[in-house]
Amino acid sequence: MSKSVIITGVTGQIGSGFARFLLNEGHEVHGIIRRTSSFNTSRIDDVFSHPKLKLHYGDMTDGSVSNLICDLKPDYFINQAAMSHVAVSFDNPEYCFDVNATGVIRCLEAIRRHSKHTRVLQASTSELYGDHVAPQNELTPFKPRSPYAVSKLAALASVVNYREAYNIFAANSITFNTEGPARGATFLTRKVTLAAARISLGLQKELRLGNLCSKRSWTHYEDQLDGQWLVLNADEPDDYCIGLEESHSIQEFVEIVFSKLNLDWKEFVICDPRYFRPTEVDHLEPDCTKIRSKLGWKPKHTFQQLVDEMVKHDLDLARKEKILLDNK
Ligand code: G4F
Repeated sequence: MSKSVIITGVTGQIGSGFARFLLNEGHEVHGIIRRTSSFNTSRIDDVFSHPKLKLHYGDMTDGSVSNLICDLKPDYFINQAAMSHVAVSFDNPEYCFDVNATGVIRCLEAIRRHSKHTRVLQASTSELYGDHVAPQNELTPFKPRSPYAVSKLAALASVVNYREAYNIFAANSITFNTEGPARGATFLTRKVTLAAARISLGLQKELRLGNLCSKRSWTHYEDQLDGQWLVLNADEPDDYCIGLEESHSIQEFVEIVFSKLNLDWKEFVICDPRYFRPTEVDHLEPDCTKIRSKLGWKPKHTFQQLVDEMVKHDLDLARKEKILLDNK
């Protein structure tokens, strides 16, 4: 049966993936986009004219999204909107909290008051674990180490509170790092694959990075999406860790990507203090026993396949850039 779904952050990596997936399944998708002076819809270009996709201007920092919830009373509310860059949150903590925490409470209030049947998925984050020893699961204590993580903890706790206090179907996906060819270029993986591809064709000379020692579990966005959809459709609302159960250091990632392009990373990577954070999260790696055993989640992509896909994508992009330059 066709459902109505509000997706915030529909122009982002997972939000756009969700829109595509839900439209394919025949659902009606209401995507929230922020007004900007430049185009920000490239990730949904392919479904832009789909008859079941409606785009609405809105922002988590005002009443626009809650008004839409009141008007539409959707079957599902998927919150992918966030000020999602950990390093930037140190520079702009107040805005970060407004979007990531207060913004979620605004939506939960609208659902409690006007649309109690709506199922809520909050995209939470492994950043909440801070420096707690890996592997982390749903029982691991949270130790947030950035304004971003603090704001996301407030949102997670609010979701749990609305679930318990008002009997709303509200669930958190505790999402480990989510990657793919559509990942934003200011995040580590994409910054590296884009730079390495451009360096291999002589389009760029160096890559400036911060801390190479931290470790992350990098998961393909399609596997994240599968997991989050299972969480949203479970019999009972609950919170689940989702991610590949392996981790690699930043240096390892850099080495792998550069060696795929026959480059020695040490010749090109420069350590730049600008990219270090006041407090770092050293090691994130999930134990996903709960979602595997309760909801049957199983990732379809290995880490190597993820890296291959990103490198191939960015090499194709760099080749196109080079052709344009050569023909100038
Ligand atoms: O790619 P990152 O910026 O991702 P980070 O901080 O782990 O956060 C991402 O994953 C979270 C889930 O765990 C999400 F909640 C969050 O929204 C975001 O998607 O950095 C990864 C690691 C960090 O340890 C960082 O210090 O890479 C290190 N790093 C080293 N040099 C760098 C750089 N990160 C970035 N972005 N840019 C650098 O130049």
